[in-house]
Amino acid sequence: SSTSEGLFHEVAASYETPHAKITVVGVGQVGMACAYSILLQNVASEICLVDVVKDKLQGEMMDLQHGLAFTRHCVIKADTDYAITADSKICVVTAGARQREGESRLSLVERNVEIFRGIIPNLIKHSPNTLLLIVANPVDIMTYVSWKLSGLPQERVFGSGTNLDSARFRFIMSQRLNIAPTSCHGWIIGEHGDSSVAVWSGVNVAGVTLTDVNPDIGSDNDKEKWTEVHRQVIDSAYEVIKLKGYTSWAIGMSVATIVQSIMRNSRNVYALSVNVKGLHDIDGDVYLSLPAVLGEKGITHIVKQLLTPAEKEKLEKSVKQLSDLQKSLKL
Ligand code: 6V0
Repeated sequence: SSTSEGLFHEVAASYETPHAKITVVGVGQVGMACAYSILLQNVASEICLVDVVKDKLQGEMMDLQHGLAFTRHCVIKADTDYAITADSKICVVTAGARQREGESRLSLVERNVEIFRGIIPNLIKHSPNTLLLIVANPVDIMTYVSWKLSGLPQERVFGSGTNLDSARFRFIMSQRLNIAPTSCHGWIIGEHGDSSVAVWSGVNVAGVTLTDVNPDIGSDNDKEKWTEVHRQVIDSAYEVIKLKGYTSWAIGMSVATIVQSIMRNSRNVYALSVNVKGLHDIDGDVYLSLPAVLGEKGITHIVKQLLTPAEKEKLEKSVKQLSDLQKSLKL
């Protein structure tokens, strides 16, 4: 008899029902940073990796599996076949081309739309009840594309958006004020990219709005040039890509935090790329980031920020840029 038979007396057959399953599509730098961070959050009972490159997929799966003696229990699977993703709660889509040095996110759109045509319908086929969290760039456009390709209701399709830009903003602000980033409150909205909008009217520490302390903050008249903080946020990705070739850790942590909030139904507010139709006088189905309430079934509410006329004007530019690009797509 086998070792197992010698060791165990079987009472009932073992079975598998993954109840907290998360799929990550694309095991590049970003996908793996997401998978690793999700694993360490202890919210997934199963993480499924999908890519088109078999060896890389197998290697990444094994590398994570070899760490499972050091984490809470989680099953790691990987395959090029979408059948393994069946019944996922959330599918995180990171597959696609990334920016080369100096290249803007928007220039990736055609390549990534083609890639998404092969991915999104497959995910929905195997997990009709899933939420889609889109990360590939240009993330706002790709979220819109995913909404169209999936046929899912709008609350179940959203992008990582400016959650990362807001985190970058809070970090740079924290350096200026010498306090923790978690104690710095500020939101970047609009496009995840060059036309993003810093909501200076709401930037605060402990409820003290910085515009009350420095009325020129965020404007060209400001002697301390706080607009540089937003400029640095916009330049962050370009700078990191120039230095290390890609960005990964921060987006991985941002995604894992979003995933955790869904799995725990904690109803956090994050700057996510969502359908903003009807808000801030925007008509048309445009996807860009606004503070959104996230629950286990997706986006339930969007916060109506009290934007100043200047902020609203900047947001309109972001909307125009994205809706023009959206309209040029044949879906
Ligand atoms: P990468 O390291 O080149 O990985 C991309 C992965 O996608 C590779 O493993 C490919 O094999 C895989 N892939 C390509 N086509 C397919 C397909 N049809 N099906 C499945 N997998 C496929 O790129 P990286 O991981 O650095 O970036 C991935 C995407 O994330 C890019 O579009 C980036 O621009 C984007 N980012 C988005 C961020 C955000 O804040 N939203 C942040 C950083 C990067």
